Amino acid sequence: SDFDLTVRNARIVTADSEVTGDIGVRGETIAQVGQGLAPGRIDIDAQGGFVIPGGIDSHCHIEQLSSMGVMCADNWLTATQSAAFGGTTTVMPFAAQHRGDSLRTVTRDYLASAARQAVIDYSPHLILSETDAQTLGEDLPALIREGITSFKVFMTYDRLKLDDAQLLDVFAVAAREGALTMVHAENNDVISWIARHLIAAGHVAPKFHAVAHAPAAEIEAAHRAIQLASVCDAPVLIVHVSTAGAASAIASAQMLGAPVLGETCPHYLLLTADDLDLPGTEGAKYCCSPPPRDAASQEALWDAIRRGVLKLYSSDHAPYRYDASGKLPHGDATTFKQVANGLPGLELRMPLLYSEGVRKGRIDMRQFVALTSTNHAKTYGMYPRKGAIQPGSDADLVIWDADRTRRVTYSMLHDAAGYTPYEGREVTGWPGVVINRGRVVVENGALHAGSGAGRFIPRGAPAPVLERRAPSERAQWMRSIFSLASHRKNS
Ligand code: DUC
Ligand code: ZN
Ligand code: ZN
Ligand code: ZN
Repeated sequence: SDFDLTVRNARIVTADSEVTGDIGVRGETIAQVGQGLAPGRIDIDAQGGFVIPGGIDSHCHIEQLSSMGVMCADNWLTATQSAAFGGTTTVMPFAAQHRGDSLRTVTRDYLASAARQAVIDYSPHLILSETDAQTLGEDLPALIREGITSFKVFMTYDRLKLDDAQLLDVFAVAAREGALTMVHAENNDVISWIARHLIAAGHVAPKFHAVAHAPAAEIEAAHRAIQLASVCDAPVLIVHVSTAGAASAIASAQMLGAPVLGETCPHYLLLTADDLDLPGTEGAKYCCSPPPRDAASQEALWDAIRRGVLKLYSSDHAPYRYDASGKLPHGDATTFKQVANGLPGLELRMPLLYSEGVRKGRIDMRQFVALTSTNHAKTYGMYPRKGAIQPGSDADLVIWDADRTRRVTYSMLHDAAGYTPYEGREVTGWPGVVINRGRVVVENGALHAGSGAGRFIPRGAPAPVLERRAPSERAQWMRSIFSLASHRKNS
């Protein structure tokens, strides 16, 4: 046969179609989708089961320091192994610039580490914490041209946050260079003001993290980020949306035709602030920012997903070990302010959405594919290389075992966090066979890919850049005056 690999007898589901047939792969790409294809050298019988595009997790943290300088638990090897076991074939973590770092150097080192270790494909974003001339005038435009067309900025965390003028600087560059800005939208002053008063009153337990991170802090910052981006006509993505208020800020901007996107994560759909209220410091296992909210917020987010307001569903995998120095660097003396923020979730992202979304009738199978793969590829400029099952696309495929039920326990997972926030949950729907660029990476619960097998995927223009209207006269003025302005160093 002239196929290197075939997946036959498949119920092929993409974001916009469902057909029964076979997929023929030559080398790293899909050569043909049709009926009755000749078996390839490797021939996989899907037995009538779902075959979907490999998952893309467009927001996860790998080999990254927290804002307080704590290294997360997963390196490129453990993170990508864990992702592969969960049905994900492309990860999009962050090359993070901390204050004083060269963006160029940080990115070069990060990609080198990925090249040595990753078992699946990767296409990192950047994190910017400086807005000096080197970063915004030289390094960022060059990296965008090299295929890193998205980056994240923070409105909170003392060591990362940008002020409003710096956000405008960044949006102006993004608009000019055709990149997408991802914003961590929380009002820093609101959070520190509440936290200071809580701690002064002796309320230091992990559950007070969720009190300090008031919904209003997220909602105000989401509105502000959207308005600041609009000054420059820059597209903006509000990441990890946890509140109905932020989702509705995004929805109203979208109704007015603004290039505003939203993302949510498993923990906002499945956990609540009550999960932080465990004996002792156990609740630290659930501390992330923004924090999980309440049942009404979960319902609002499911609704925003169904309406297409939130098109991205990412893990925000940010694993810190609970036992060793990680989540609780200072042991018993810790207040919620010292707890490293973030939850593991790379491996369970797709099974949790299938189980809670598709199985429970909240979304259908095509929406599942859009939310776990296709929308990420489109949004970030790598469609149809990724996120599609059609001739010419990378052969990233998952045979989905829709009826398999397993009770989650940390020992079945492959990340290095040491715990899972979903311990004990029954989850139905798991990846069976996982294929990345024509290589079978997971089969029968075993990993077949070695360190360094993953590739860097350079990206083109993000969807909101491709779809944008001509810039307004005001936006053109903003761009022209900005390119004359001097960039400022962080104070
Ligand atoms: N923001 C993230 O995106 N991830 C983990 C912690 C945070 O604040
Ligand atoms: Zn650094
Ligand atoms: Zn964030
Ligand atoms: Zn994150």
